[in-house]
Amino acid sequence: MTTRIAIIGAGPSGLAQLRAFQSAKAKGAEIPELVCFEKQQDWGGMWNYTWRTGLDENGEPVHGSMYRYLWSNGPKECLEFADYTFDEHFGRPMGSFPPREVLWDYIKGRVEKAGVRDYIRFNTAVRHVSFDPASELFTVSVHDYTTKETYAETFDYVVCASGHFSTPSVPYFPGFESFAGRVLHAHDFRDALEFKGKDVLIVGASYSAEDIGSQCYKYGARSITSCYRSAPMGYQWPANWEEKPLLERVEGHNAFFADGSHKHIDAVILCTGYKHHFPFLPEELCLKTDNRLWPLNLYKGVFWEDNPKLIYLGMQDQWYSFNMFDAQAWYVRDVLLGHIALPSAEAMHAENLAWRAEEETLQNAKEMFEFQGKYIQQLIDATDYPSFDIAAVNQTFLEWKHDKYEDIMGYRNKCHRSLMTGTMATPHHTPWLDALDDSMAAYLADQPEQSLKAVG
Ligand code: FAD
Ligand code: NA7
Repeated sequence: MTTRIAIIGAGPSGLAQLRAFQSAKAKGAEIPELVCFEKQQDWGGMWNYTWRTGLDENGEPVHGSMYRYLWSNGPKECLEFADYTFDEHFGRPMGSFPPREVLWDYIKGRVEKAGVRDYIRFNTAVRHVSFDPASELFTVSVHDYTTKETYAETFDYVVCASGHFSTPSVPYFPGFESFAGRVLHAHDFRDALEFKGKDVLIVGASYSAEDIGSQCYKYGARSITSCYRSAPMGYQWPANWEEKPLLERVEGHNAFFADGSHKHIDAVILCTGYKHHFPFLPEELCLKTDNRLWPLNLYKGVFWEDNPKLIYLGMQDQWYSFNMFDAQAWYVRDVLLGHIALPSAEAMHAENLAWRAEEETLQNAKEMFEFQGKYIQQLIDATDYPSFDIAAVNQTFLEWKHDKYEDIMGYRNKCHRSLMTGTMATPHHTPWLDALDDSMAAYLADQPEQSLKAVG
């Protein structure tokens, strides 16, 4: 019987798994049968933008949390695929922080070249996964929205690559039920122009808070107030952006904060993070973690310790992203092909706890991305994924952090060097704050945009 592998999700992580196997096949290896289930109609996961919010066209929860005008929030040089560079895809240098559509195109370019689309069953949502200890097989039940059929198939391995920035974590603050404006979570934020001329309150102090607030500023919000639970973001914000301690309650159009102050607001955007949510997995197979660098129960960050035939990709909080998913996928492939042996359950557990203990000592951003870099290094050293200079990526992260503290609205104008090809990025034709049209056509054009037609 052929070994069968189910991959749940065709985002960057699931695609990394397909590409990993295809690259082994291209080198002459025999590979298992792969079936990737993707509930959306196209690949790219989060990078496949949808205007929808709430439920999708099939009544499934909308996966996408990305919004219009989203540009990469870290240097593209830190996420570059080691086996498919920006130079190879675009054939020319460009800026370091491209908009979403440009990165989506890059993600697609690699898998189009690899020819792995036929492995994917689109428009097919995974409903349930179970494991039978007697046969050692998983049963994966799915619904195909194209044929309107529900069916189940058995697999030897399941790779869960369904992402973890999709199910919003939504706190309640007193007064929300009678607030006179709009309350939404970052997951449902789509177009900053909705908040033009408005007083916007952002709850949270991480990536979404920083970027959605910046979007609102860029597209003409009257004022931004952001509030934090643990610590302020601490950037030098523009004059109409104020950071406050946590929201306590709202009344009418007023927001009241923990320092006793209050302010008029028109809308509240909850940038309060996401939940790891796997409604298709039974309790004994379900990863439970908050958003952190070392979730427990995953050997090498991927193998479910209690049953390593279940694999999770990309479940960590992410400094590194695309090339970390690759490092994981290549390692998983080599275990599944029998090139790397898993140690005893005790040894896996002990190693896992050691990583967690180290994670708990991390004090600052530098230590965090170095920790994640060390993890990736360990994975890529064990496989034929093209090696790359992780110390240099860490250095780029450090420069990026520095640039942000120097100029939070200007860091995207900086250029970084590719750690894969040595190519230096070139400045984009328009500073980020003035570049209102985020389309790939506008981005790749030689000249600045002539009109703002695209943003109305
Ligand atoms: P996802 O991209 O989330 O893909 C998961 C896939 O699984 C989706 O296609 C989904 O439809 C599918 N799926 C889920 N459930 C099922 C099911 N039951 N059945 C079938 N299919 C299913 N990263 C960066 O590196 N740079 C950035 O600038 C950046 N910006 C971001 C901005 C936002 C607003 C968000 C939310 C994330 C951002 N990220 C960024 C992180 C981003 O999540 C990763 O880059 C990447 O998309 C993770 O890939 P993934 O494949 O693990 O998950
Ligand atoms: P993160 O990075 O998980 O951050 C969540 C933020 O929300 C963080 O500042 C939390 O504060 C805050 N939070 C969570 N719950 C609450 C409550 N109840 N009250 C106040 N504040 C709260 O999620 P993001 O959405 O910013 O980023 C996720 C990904 O999307 C990321 O990879 C980006 O690339 C885009 P805390 O610090 O825990 O006190």
